[in-house]
Amino acid sequence: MKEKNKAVIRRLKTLRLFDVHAVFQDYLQNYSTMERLPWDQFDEIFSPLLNNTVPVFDLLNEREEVDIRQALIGLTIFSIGDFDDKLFSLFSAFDFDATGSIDRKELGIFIMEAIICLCKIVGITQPSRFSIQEYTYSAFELVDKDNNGIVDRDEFFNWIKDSDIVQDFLLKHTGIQTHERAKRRYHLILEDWRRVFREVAIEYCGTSYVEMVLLRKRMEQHMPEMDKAIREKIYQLLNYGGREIISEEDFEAIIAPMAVFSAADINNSNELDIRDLKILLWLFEGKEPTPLRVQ
Ligand SMILES: [Ca+2]
Ligand SMILES: [Ca+2]
Repeated sequence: MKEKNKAVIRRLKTLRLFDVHAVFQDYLQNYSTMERLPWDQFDEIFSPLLNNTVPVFDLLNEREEVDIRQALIGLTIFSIGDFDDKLFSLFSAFDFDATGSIDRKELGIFIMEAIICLCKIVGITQPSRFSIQEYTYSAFELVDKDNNGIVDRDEFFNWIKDSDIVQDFLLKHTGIQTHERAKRRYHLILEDWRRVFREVAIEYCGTSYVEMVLLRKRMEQHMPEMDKAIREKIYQLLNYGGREIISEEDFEAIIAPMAVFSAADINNSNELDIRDLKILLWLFEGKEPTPLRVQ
């Protein structure tokens, strides 16, 4: 990623969703007839939030104007705030006629501007507007689960949270993942480890055991992408006290917290930051932690 993209993302990640929302409300009151803003207007609206608006304007610039909807999506997605609140904010913003639901046209605009804006911010080649348009036609049927011709709030939320494409994109480029997503990753990682165990396990009196030597060999073959130092650490834990065989139960007791850690470590840095920590507590407790717990 280019430095200018990184710098903008870093800046956007310091904004609070609440403030982004306030600026957008101000826009709706005072400028809502303009969808595309030239530099001076953009600066007037966004300088209270960004101070220096030039880098963001430059990234989103198209023929010396910035589409307000793209700015709103970008600022909202990267801002600091609860993921559900972000979705709610976007849902309301794209419900242009305030019907409390999103129709085909509104969803089309949302998908179009979201894809273009995210490509601009992370600095990847944009698909053509035509190919996005084609995608939006097929997407509507997918999102409108009960087929009543409109997308309600639940349908919108579920679509974004369940969509692998959307979630993978967000995770890869923004480092944002939802609790649901982390949980799914956790189960996948755990299943992976269980498979390694089962492949070398033997049954004895209704319990599965593996020989440590075999387990180590299998881990090395099966998990070459895992950092060697980490694999060693896990092996040491499994091998604690020099045991030569390990039961499935003991294996799980060590591997489950490890899988929680891996699922929460969203950028695979092997270090947890504050946002990972929030996901980690979530996975352990099954509910969203209060802000106090992650400070
Ligand atoms: Ca609507
Ligand atoms: Ca519907």
